[in-house]
Amino acid sequence: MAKKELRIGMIGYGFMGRAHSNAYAKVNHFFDLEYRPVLAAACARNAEAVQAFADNWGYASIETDWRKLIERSDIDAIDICVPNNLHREIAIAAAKAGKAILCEKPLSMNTQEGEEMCQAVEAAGVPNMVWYNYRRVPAVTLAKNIVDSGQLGKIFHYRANFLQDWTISSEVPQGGGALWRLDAAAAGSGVTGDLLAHCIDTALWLNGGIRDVVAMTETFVKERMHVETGKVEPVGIDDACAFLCHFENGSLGLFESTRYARGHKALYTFEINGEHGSVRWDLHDLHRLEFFDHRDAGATRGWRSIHVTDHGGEHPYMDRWWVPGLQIGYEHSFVHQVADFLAGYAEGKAVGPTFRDALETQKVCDAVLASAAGRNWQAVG
Ligand code: NAI
Ligand code: SOE
Repeated sequence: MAKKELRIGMIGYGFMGRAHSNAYAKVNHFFDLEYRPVLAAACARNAEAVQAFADNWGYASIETDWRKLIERSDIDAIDICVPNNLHREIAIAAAKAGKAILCEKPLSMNTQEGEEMCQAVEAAGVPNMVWYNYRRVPAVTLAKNIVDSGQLGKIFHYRANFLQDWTISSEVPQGGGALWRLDAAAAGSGVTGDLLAHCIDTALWLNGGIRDVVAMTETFVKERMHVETGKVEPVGIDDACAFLCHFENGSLGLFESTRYARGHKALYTFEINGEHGSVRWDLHDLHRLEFFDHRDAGATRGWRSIHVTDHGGEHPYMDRWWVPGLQIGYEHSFVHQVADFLAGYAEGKAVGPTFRDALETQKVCDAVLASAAGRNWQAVG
């Protein structure tokens, strides 16, 4: 049977523009879905560059103004893959135009913006989702299944890190190109919104709500050349952030993120410790989930390293890929997210994380930044 079309208007052709385009291209080859994404148009300001992107990925047309893209009646869904300061305006305009919206993380620059975005999509009744893709790494989804089954028992601790090392040199400028992440006006915050937001999204999903936080941040390089102004300007983002928190379920959280951990490129790890067992995961070894069960027989009790590649429905998503034992990687998390979105779209069901779900992460980020600024505990929300 011919598939129904979901005509995608992609805004941005950088890292995420490529990751999502790859997911749209692959998803129907591996998942049985009623809908298929059609690469209808790609949009960015530079016509030559966006045309090259469109030619490479097979987009049928281009636009250089996102407003024109949103006005088009031959686009069903807008995919927002641009710096954080543009998410709000594009999402609200897309909602008013009745488009489905797939928005990159973090949802917004702050909670206020995020609330406006939630109100816009809810008033318009349009499907919406935020690309917190790590939820859909099979080993992370397996962790969710284990936690939800109650096998870990009462949870005591949740610990997460996201460590990188690419901004240590004071010669790295801020603003422009992919360096918008170092410019507070474009990014909103530093590692808190860029990296800890992922850790927080996963934590809220696996371990429930966060009640309050106490945080510290540091900006190690105080001034950097700004690519757009050509002047040395103060740096407004947090280079490193650590926070403690209480979860609603009574467990304690410990989170750390930095771009100054020499040797670490994208070391996202989390560990959950419960009464009966623990799980831990590491993005550098993303197809493995480590699991400890205290109820195992004493002689063989110990940490198991589960290679999450088996079929039969127990290892999430894996029956769609290769034979058991053969692993998949980072880009597949986006394929899984598109597959889930399309399945929900067909049934008219919301697929998490929705804008409203992602707003909870935004609230935690805001509380973390307020706590660091005020050197005190902050309630979330
Ligand atoms: P990037 O810098 O690689 O690409 C940004 C794109 O936005 C470029 O194509 C640029 O031309 C375009 N752009 C900027 N201003 C525009 C405008 N006014 N109109 C149209 N296009 C415009 O950035 P990247 O890494 O792709 O990040 C984009 C978003 O994705 C950010 O919100 C970021 O936080 C998020 N992200 C999420 C990741 C994940 O793991 N889910 C990974 C990397 C980024
Ligand atoms: C930053 O280097 C970055 O690309 C983030 O923007 C992403 O969200 C994260 O998944 C990987 O690191």
